[in-house]
Amino acid sequence: MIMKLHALPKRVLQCGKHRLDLSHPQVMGILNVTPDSFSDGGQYRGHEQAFSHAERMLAEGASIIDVGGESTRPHATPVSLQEELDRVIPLVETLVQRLDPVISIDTSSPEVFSAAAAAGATIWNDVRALSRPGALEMAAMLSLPVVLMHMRGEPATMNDLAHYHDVTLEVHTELSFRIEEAFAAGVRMENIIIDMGFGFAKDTPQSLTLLDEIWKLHTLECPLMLGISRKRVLGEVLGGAAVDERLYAGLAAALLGVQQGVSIIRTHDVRATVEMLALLRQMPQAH
Ligand code: 9MG
Repeated sequence: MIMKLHALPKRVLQCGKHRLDLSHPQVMGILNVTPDSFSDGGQYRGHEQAFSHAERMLAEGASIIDVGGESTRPHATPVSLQEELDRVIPLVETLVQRLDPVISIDTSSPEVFSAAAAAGATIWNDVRALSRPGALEMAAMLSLPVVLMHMRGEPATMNDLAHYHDVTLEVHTELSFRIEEAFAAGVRMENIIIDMGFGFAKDTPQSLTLLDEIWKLHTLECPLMLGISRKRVLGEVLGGAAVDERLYAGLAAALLGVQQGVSIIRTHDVRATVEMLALLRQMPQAH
């Protein structure tokens, strides 16, 4: 397979006072502040440790820090609203005061995002694509960028819903419904980013098909985000590799995404991803 690099259109994402140039792929570094996160296992729970981790990811070239206080793993213990606020808001305040980066918040709760936005966060990353009560209205009111991710059901039930005739077509259709709903509620098109949701209601063969066909989502006319770093699909492809053994496969997947026009890569492995992008940016076809 020889693939030409998909040229990204000239696009700027206005994140409060920050502007992100999406004509080149951007890296979003993951900062989980949950005791049972996808892969950190609560390693960065302490406030100072979380802060230092964010600082390091920014130094390595991340242009967005994605702060999440609720685990979306299938069997994660549900978190109360107060607990999520307690995990996320003090960290956002410290980050804004000391580093002032672009901060996205991985939450489905309009209350959490609204409090985080008041503290200085400027992107809403919602794995439930604004489906919780009040989320659409809150997104329209705040008028900040939102990531609408594809999922079916809830993390606890999503694996039972991974049945597709044509996974890419169905993800495309279901995302188009979420975009239409958001738009109808008053969310501006230039604020919508979409994400195919690797690992959310998709098994490994479905994820690989989707990875091969990301380019088909461009007809939705929104910037694309890809989050596959350290996920189960990579472990399975590698015959059962542990979470910390999935870096190279994750980079290959990110590269496939960028070649097909992904604008934002959500990753634990910022430095490696930034270096991979540095090479791509020097390619003659990228100009
Ligand atoms: C919070 N979270 C976990 N995985 C994710 C993914 O693939 N995309 C987005 N947008 N968020 C994710």
